[in-house]
Amino acid sequence: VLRLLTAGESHGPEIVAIVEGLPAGVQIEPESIDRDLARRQGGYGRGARSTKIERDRAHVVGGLSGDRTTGAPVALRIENRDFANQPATPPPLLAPRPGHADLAGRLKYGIEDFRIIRERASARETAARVAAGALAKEFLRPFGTRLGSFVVQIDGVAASVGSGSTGAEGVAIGRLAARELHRLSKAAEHDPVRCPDPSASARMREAIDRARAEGDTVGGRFCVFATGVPPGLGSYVQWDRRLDGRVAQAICSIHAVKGVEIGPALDVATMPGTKAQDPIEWRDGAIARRANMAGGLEGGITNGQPLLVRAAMKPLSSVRTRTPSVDVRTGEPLDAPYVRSDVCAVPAAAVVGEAMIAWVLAEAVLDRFGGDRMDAILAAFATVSNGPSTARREAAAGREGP
Ligand code: EPS
Repeated sequence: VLRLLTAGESHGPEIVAIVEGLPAGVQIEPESIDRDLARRQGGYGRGARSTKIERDRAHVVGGLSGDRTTGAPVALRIENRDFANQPATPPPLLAPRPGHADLAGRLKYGIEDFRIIRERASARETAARVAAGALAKEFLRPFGTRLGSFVVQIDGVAASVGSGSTGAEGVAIGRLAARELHRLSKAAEHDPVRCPDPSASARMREAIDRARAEGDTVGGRFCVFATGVPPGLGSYVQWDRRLDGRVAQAICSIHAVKGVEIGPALDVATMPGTKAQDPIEWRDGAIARRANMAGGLEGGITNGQPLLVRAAMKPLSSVRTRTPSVDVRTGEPLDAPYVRSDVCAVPAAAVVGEAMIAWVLAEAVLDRFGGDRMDAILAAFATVSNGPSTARREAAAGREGP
């Protein structure tokens, strides 16, 4: 069983991740963790904390011998440089901000000072998830699985994705081949808001500038995908083994994410069944699919097509305009304080989304081919797939059998 625990407060000394259940022998490229940490920190619309103060680096303090996992828990520490800037005794924050964990956290834990609540509820915690996700990506690499992401909308500005497509976004993405998905993700990598459509990107940045000037924030949507996913992950036999549900939980656990879609789910809900299928064909001596409306999952099981997930992130709740609230000790009216934050964190959330999908897939691969050591897991994988390249071929063909 693969487990991830994170600990640490946003302005405490460090954020910590413990990953247990990775088999021995996973090759970890040393730079891969820091590379993903840097990708998460970027993005137009981020505040001073992430652009000027923090320089996230993972210090691996257990579980690796050289560049290989040992089977022991992998422990990672990420320093919070902003810890050094904290006052010894910060004043308590007593008027909870709507949209944050402040009030709900008080109702649950009985803590009056919501500074304490926000310290752990903060999205700073996602640095630990991205570090753990980087390990999961390294674990998935020998299976041929690759992940990517791009932003499809910020505020009211939607990107045009899917070459020259005029149709619904989700359907257009569902028609993209794996290499086209990766082309979009690569283009996003060089864009300030991780958007592969340059004209939309410029308008997205304008929307962010406008929001910043008005003391407001903006949300948006992003797409995360995985290609080369081994078929047969997850199961229809029990509700909690359906991979759709595990994907949705993982994505919705990202701060400020309120919605998740697998494949073009919302588009498909408006289409007749005859148009919403992925016809099964015989092409070049193999079974092939004409589209990917299912988003890579049928019956809660990966079908070898790319896994396609899109998520909606609400505008961040830290707005600079006056926010009426109450003093939780007395019930008297008291404006909620503005606490420094980002104007937009959708590009960062896309990188966190990759980490979460990598995590869910790594869990599912271990469920299916599980073991204590990488060589045994790859041997088990080979018995059903004859190796990654054949697996990919069979995945595309949907031909893997018992
Ligand atoms: C966050 C508020 C901001 C963000 C932070 C998440 O932090 P601060 O209040 O210190 O300015 O910068 O995100 C990060 C620090 C990060 O690394 O992602 C929040 O309230 O969730």
